[in-house]
Amino acid sequence: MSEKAVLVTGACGEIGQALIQNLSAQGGFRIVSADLAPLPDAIMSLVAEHLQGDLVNRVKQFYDYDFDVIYHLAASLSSKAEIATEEAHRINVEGTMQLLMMAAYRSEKYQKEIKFLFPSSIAAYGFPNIEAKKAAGGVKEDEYNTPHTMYGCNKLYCEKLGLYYSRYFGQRHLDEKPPTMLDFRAIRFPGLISAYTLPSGGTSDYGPEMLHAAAQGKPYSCFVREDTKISFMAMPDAIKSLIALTEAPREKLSHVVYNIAAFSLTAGEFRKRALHAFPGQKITFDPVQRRQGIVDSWPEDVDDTLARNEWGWVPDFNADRFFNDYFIPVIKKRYANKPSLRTKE
Ligand code: AKB
Repeated sequence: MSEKAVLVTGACGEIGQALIQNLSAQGGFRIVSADLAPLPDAIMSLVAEHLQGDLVNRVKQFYDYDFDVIYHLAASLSSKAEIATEEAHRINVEGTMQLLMMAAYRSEKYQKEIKFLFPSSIAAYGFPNIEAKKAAGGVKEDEYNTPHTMYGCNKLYCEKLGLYYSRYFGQRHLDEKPPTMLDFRAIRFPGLISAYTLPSGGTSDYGPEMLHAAAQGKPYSCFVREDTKISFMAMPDAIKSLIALTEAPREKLSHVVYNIAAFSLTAGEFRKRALHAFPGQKITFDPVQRRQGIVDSWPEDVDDTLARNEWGWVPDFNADRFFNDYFIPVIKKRYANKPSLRTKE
């Protein structure tokens, strides 16, 4: 069987690197990557071709490629986007729109199905106040779609753009088949945590930053309050979800946007678990108002019933399994040779 042509934008980011490793291990893919940065050593040999540079200016190059699947991961994350709003809008919205236009054009011209996977975020939600956040519990996809951040607005709008280019672009009678065969699918990710890479520019970053700091024996000052609660997920589960949604039969999917959940913890609970694994570390709380406001507007948890029912989503890692079976054993091995690391053993 011939290889599937896959484009991964934002390839050097956390999801990008983990996804490329997974696709390469599966085999059967010709991976083309794109990013502002050169490829890190960890994935360089796994990629057939890397296009380095600003995606918005580069998309025209992709009109000559015959992609089967596009994972559009490139984005400016929430904290960074709040500081450089125009630039974030350009990267997050303009970049996505250019890529969707290219995929819709090629799909219509060659009558070819192109799957377009888009990582959206819990940032697409926004609560008016803490009371509403606490009262809401696990939110459904169509609740509280009132993001407070540029990043959240960008993600929510790009979900709509994906729906537009896959269903309505070119306009037909409502009962007719859409002219393109673009198949857009989005997942609203919680905060993601990898034992191999660290995020940058996000606001859920306090979770992974705290754990990586503790594992390296470095003090950490957490930029949100101890009682701050949002949902998190192990990176392997995030990759598993992307692959599962890619492979889900179209007829099983009644929506284009899906929540997925794994575990929900407060920053204080992260500290407790970090100290249990790495005793004696210094973890303090020094909330930064601007970033606190962002996470306070995000849900404590999400309702992922749709994903479970329609494409069989089940996470491998709840909080206990995340710490005991994934993060702690992997990170201990990784930092084992660092003199500053102090662990229980
Ligand atoms: C961020 O913090 O901006 C991201 C996200 C939750 O989408 N990690």
